[in-house]
Amino acid sequence: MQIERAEVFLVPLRLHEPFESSAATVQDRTIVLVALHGDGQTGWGECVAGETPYYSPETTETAWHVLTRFLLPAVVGGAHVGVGVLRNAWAAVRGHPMAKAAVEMAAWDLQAKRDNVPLCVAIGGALRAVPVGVSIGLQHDDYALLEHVESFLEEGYLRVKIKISPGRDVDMMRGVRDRFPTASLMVDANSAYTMADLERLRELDDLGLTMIEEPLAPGDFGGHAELQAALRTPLCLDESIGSAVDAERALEMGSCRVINVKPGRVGGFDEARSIHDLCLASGVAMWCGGMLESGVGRAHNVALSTLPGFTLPGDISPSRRYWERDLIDPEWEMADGALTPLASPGIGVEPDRARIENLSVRRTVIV
Ligand code: OSB
Ligand code: MG
Repeated sequence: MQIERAEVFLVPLRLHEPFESSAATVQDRTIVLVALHGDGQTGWGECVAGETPYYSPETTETAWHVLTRFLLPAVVGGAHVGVGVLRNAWAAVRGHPMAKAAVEMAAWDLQAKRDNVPLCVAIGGALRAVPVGVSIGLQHDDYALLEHVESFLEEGYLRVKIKISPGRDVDMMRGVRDRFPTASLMVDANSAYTMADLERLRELDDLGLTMIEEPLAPGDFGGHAELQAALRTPLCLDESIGSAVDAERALEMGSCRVINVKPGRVGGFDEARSIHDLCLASGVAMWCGGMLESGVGRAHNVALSTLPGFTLPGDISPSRRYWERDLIDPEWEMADGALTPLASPGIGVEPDRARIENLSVRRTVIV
């Protein structure tokens, strides 16, 4: 099957409220969508790059540039679509895993539609319900945070992740723990700490957190290993894991006990599955993270989360946690703290093409 034509859309979409982490604050997302056309079918992908280079080096604009100038021209009109083919076509393109992932995952959707199977099945998972956690940004004050945690727990989320940064960590989290003694709680530092903060991080150890995500600099495997040895709470790596090679390194060095796998961060499903297999073989727990995706990117994350190693709740909240109205039909809805992929071929949800075209501030076609 050939990719006959590709489209890229830039779609502004406003979150209900600003999402603040130690690394960045965002309310107005710019969603980059890729559509691959072939054999009368359309495969969809979403690029998870942010508006700013504060989480990782890529941004929506670098992704647009690399997608439209290099990645898509190298694969449109080629022999056939397939992960190996994409990898060969892009052998000369260094980096830009988020831009690559958008095309790779769209290609998987296209193939799954051609083969008439749900995407989750095509990538080795199953049509099963996956447990859902929520990620809460830094709030104005502790009262607002407690209100958020309470309402999300009432909605049925199975785990609550809270962003922390130096000075908004130990006391704040002690307050949350006191109020919700049995809730599954974790924190995400987005690399805001150094080993000089060891004593402060040690104080988090008494709060019964399920894990501490990415406390130190991205790629600091030695530092994370040292910190993990000093703490009882499992460390979880996010930004540090850009590939299966990174995951191997982290597991070898004891840098973490959990990995947050984001297919969009590691270049797509192929790499995400290698990380999954590595973790499964070494008994390391994993879950699927989120990047404030629209319902299109969420569909890929839900599909990946159905692989057997994904046992912990993922950051795959339903559409209404993020948007007034999503870009897909039907929207993602949570039942009993879980999302379940739809049984129809490919991603299962249908991108609302008319709405996407209407909202787009930029659109290009590659033939
Ligand atoms: O660090 O996991 C992160 C959002 C954007 C960039 C990085 C992160 C996040 C989140 C939100 O935590 C997860 C979600 O999509 O709900
Ligand atoms: Mg994170």
